[in-house]
Amino acid sequence: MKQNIRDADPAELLELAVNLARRAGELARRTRAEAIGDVATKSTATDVVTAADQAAERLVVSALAELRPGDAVLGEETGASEGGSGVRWVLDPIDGTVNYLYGLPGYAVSLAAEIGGQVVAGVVHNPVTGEEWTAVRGRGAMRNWEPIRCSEVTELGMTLLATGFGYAADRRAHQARVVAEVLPLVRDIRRYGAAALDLCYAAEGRVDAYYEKGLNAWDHAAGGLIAAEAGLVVSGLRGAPPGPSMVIAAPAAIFDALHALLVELDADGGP
Ligand code: LIP
Repeated sequence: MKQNIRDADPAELLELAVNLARRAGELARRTRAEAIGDVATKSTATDVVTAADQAAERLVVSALAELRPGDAVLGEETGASEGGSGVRWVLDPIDGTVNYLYGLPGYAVSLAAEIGGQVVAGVVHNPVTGEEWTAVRGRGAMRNWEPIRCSEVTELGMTLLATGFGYAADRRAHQARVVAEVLPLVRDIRRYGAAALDLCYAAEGRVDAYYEKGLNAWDHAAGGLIAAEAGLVVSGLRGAPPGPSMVIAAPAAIFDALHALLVELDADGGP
């Protein structure tokens, strides 16, 4: 049966997303020893993709083709496929691939569902820790089905700030200059290596805020909804939506101060 937007219930889309993220995450976790022996590179020698990234994406994409054949999909490893239903799925099969490669627990499957171009449901699932963050637009954010809320920090100088860096050396040099200026002005910096997890940590106040330049839609689609539904302001710079030039997720009380600092430092500039 051909799906269309009328068939798209965000809560049902979330239920499917959770099921698929758990299956993909378990595949990645279970096959790691073999998968890290089959690694390719992408934009740079340090930007890796393992056999598990590809297998986890194949699992999700093939299941969606079977269960929701009219939907579009954007996956980190296989790119975009068209659909006619008005629903699009946005998938990072393993966000934090370098952590996965090194045996660090900070990686997750990130899967979001859009209706008419707006993210309405998202899940970030860490198969190592079992932590699973979810959100449906307008209905709040949860971790393992318990409601979560963001930090109530009111001063930039008391803000524990997560960020990340790209793979290309010239971009990293620019990002290093920015973070060197930010560091003395905040409580401290954390760099976990997975944007989806950074956004979920900010959603529940494990860090107060997060920013990063250079993310793809699959890195932040699910985590961005979870962060927003937990009370954070999620945006780009100068009124732009979150996107490749910048993603900021911050409590309203410090958003303007952090935004102004990042604009002053040209954080969305450079290569
Ligand atoms: C990662 C992002 C992270 C960023 C890393 C990398 P990947 O995505 O989640 O925030 O700092 O450089 O881009 O490559 O693990 O899917």
